[in-house]
Amino acid sequence: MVTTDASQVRVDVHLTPDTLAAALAADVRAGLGAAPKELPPKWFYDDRGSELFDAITRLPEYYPTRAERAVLMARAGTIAAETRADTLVELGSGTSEKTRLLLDALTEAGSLRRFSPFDVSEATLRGAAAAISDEYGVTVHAVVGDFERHLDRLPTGGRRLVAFLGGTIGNLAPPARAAFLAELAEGLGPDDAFLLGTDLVKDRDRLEAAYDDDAGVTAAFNRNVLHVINDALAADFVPERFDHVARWDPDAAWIEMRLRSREAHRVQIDGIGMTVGFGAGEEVRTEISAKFTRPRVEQELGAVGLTVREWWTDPAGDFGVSLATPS
Ligand code: AVJ
Repeated sequence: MVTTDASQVRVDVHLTPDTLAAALAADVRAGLGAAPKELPPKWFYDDRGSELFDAITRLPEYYPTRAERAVLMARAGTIAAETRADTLVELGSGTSEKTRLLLDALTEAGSLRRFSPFDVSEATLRGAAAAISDEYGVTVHAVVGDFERHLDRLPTGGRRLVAFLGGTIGNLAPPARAAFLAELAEGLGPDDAFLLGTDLVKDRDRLEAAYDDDAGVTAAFNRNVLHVINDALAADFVPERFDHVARWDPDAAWIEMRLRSREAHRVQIDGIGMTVGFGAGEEVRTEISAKFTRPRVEQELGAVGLTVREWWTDPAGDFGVSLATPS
């Protein structure tokens, strides 16, 4: 489906509220019917969840956003010079300050012609699309989609810089990550480049604090998925009956967030005609956030035919940004 707002802005919608609701229903039915129980992290982000994530990025404990911003502030000029991209494709979040660092650098380099934000939220994209089109005077081709399903809908042609920032790739389990990277690489031409942000392995205390802050914002973010299910599927979760848990798993090299039921109880999910029983202390896994090393990133990108041309970190070495091209 294509709608044109103005000559400069195009929004392709591959995810409607109906398809989203059906996908949530399927994920809830499968995830809460499984043992152990699981809910995919993509459902955190309704309006309230997006606000909570925004608040997380400003917490003293949550270093990834600041660390990645520091890298991009230092390196955006180099990224623009090396890629001379005419199109910036951004997977996930089209309004951030980080996007603007890249847009500014590509404008200064004189190569920018088109911005293509890709996100699940049509409202977010429409707002970002209009603002960026006005401010930068570039064509905006926005795509509303799920990056695990609609990567083949990205605009093609020209020299594209595809950015996947924030460490969001860490939310994919290894098989899904390999599939995502393979599909992404498959769609890249010889003149395209891939800019990837990855949070890095570090000591347990800092990692667990980043996902279990003193102010309780991450706990509220984690519980928000239950509010989302209540709203969308007429469920009667009482989110306060669940404790927030964040654990570093050094073997898997990921942080796991879970919701732990404080007591045995049942929840009714009328929208899908499901009753779910929780035991005392039973946990639902709500997110993995994988942490990387440079060799790991080089290996995973290499496995899909991408060569890492640049590897940068913030001065403390907390967060990695890599620039890769088809080999
Ligand atoms: C937005 C997926 C990068 O995994 O660090 C923040 C989400 N979860 N705190 C991350 C998140 C808990 C975040 N990403």
